[in-house]
Formats: sequence, structure tokens, C-alpha cells
Amino acid sequence: MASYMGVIVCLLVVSTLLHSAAADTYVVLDNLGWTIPSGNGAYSTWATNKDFEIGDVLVFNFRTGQHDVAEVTKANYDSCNSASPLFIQSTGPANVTLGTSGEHYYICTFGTHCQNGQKLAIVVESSSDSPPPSNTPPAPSQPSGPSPPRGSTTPSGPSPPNSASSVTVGGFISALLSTVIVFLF
Ligand SMILES: *[C@@H]1O[C@H](CO)[C@@H](O)[C@H](O)[C@H]1NC(C)=O
Ligand SMILES: [Cu+2]
Repeated sequence: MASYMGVIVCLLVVSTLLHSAAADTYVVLDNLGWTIPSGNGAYSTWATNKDFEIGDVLVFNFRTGQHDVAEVTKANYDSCNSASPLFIQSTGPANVTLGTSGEHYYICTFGTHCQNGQKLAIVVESSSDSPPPSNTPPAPSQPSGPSPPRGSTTPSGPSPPNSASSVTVGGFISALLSTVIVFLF
């Protein structure tokens, strides 16, 4: 019986690891949403200790016409310059899929909202446990032009293949795990 328990513990650990590789959804500032914060630094506090990974989704909750969300460079984030955003969405709520690793900077372009603290900087980790497929042939038929920009909205772009496949694998392992447990007890 003890060896069965060992197997179960192993499977649980594997299952947990695979689940953690799946895409997470983060609602920016939770119930407060994407707005002018009451305290400067509210967004950096919110982002602290969050483990953003490629494929995760940021939900910017705001009312269309009262705010928007623009991804900008670090320089434009620091200076609240919305002149040349990398990406902008003016209809809320905005679901932004994190498509690339590294630093991402978001501001609201309305009035002095950014100066008043409506700005968010995050660091996206490249997912450590989903290595790129090694022998996938190049896809010549795939259009190279309209690839989604950094931080495109969820409905407009294909979801990253890594997260999709880890969801599938995680689901498969979970099903397998359930089957094993049913057989053991
Ligand atoms: C955005 O994400 C939220 C939370 O996951 C979801 O309820 C909502 O349907 C999504 N909206 C769009 C337009 O995808
Ligand atoms: Cu705003």
C-alpha cells in the first residue's frame, strides 16, 4: 500500500507542475479595476509577487470612454507619453494576452490619469517548463504579415501554442490520474 501512495504522490506532483504551466488570468487591481488609484504605487504593489508568464491574460476592467489601455515603451511609461503606443485598446474591459517575455508597460492615455498613477509595469517570465517543439517543420503557408502585436487582445490573435499544448497535456495527465485513483480504491 505504501508504494501505491508513493505513486499517487508522484502523479499529484506531476499534475500540479503541469497545471501551473497553464495560462493564468489576472484581473488588474482585482475589484478596483483599471482606474486612477487612490494611492500612487497601487499597481506596482498589485504586480509584486505575481508570476506572469507567456500566455497569461491581463484583464483591464474599465468602462469604455472613461479610460483606455495602451502598451508603451519604458521611456513613454516613465514620462506618461501616449504619442506612439505599441498597442492600444479603447473598449473595456480589455483582455491582454502576454505574448512575449520581458518588461511590459501599460498606461491610460486619458487626461492626466497616467500622471496620477494609472500605470502598470510587469515582467513576464518565459515559461520554464514548456520547451519549444524541437522538430516542428516551418509553416510556409502561415502569413508573416499580420502577426499580432505585443499584447494583442485575446479574441484577435491565436493563443500561443505552448500554453495551449500544456493545457492539453495537463488535462490528459489529470484524466490519467483520476483513472489511476479510481482503480486503486
Ligand atoms: C476577458 O476575460 C474574462 C475573465 O477571464 C472573461 O470573463 C471575458 O469573457 C473575457 N472577455 C473577452 C472579450 O474575451
Ligand atoms: Cu484612465
